[in-house]
Amino acid sequence: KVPWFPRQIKDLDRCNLLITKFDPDMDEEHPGFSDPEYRKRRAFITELAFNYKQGDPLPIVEYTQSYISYMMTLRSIYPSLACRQFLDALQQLERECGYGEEKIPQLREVSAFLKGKTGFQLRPVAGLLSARDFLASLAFRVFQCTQYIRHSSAPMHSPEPDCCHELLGHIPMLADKEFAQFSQEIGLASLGASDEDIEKLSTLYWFTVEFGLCKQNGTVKAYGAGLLSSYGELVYALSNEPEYKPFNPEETAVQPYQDQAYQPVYFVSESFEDAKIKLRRYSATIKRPFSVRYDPYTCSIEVL
Ligand code: H2B
Ligand code: FE
Repeated sequence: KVPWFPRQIKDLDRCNLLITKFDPDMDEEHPGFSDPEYRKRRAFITELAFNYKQGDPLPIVEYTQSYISYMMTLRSIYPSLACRQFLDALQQLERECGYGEEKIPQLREVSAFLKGKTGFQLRPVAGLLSARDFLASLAFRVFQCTQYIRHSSAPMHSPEPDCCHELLGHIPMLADKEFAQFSQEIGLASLGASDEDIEKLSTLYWFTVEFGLCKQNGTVKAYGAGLLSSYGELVYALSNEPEYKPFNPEETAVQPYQDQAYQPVYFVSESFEDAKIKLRRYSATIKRPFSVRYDPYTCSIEVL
């Protein structure tokens, strides 16, 4: 039996299964666990995400913190460690969306920017989503984006995705055409896939979109959002200390990983173009009794 999957962009309203492992209300280790003010604000932003319906304007959130020192710290090492596509997009985001100013950019503005670049749009999400729901959204060029900010006691680290991770890690990369295509294709491959295949695609996502490295003019640069939003791991990942392996979907998809410490191994792509071709070849081996195509005119999935 084929698991349910969204056929129309509206169906993403049903892709909302949250994983609560890092939630500040449940996880005693969370830096905000014993801060009732923080938890109250979080609950408010959670409500906004729960009530969101596809097509609604993105909610505007007033932040009581700045992210500027976090942004500037990272920014100082980007020129030598981040890939070219990231640096280009960051520059544009600084010009057009107020990146690098005191105020945290609003998702509404950033989503409009992306839409013009690659057709990607954002949708607010209350926290960590199930892999199946998260990947399905990518098939529609929708990126499920958290809107709350990490606790101020740990400005350089967050156990869960937060708007700093999304804004600095994911958004600039989603403005690149090749990378956007790559992301959507992981999403398309996931629709109706078995739990085992979702697990593998999830691992692929982890070692590319979150922690990927790529070659550029003879050196290795970072393009993964988990790296580009973490000073410590970005430096570590390119320090020659960890192990490096060439990106190869069959092998990458079964590499064990953990989300509590730096990765022991990183996968290096030749280019996004090359990663996309390899991913396509891999996706074709996933057993499904049908194939899918995205129709951008109707924002729906054609099942063939
Ligand atoms: N949920 C959210 N909100 N952001 C993510 O980056 C994310 C997610 N990543 N759920 C997914 C899981 C990823 O780790 C893969 C697909 O499992
Ligand atoms: Fe992420």
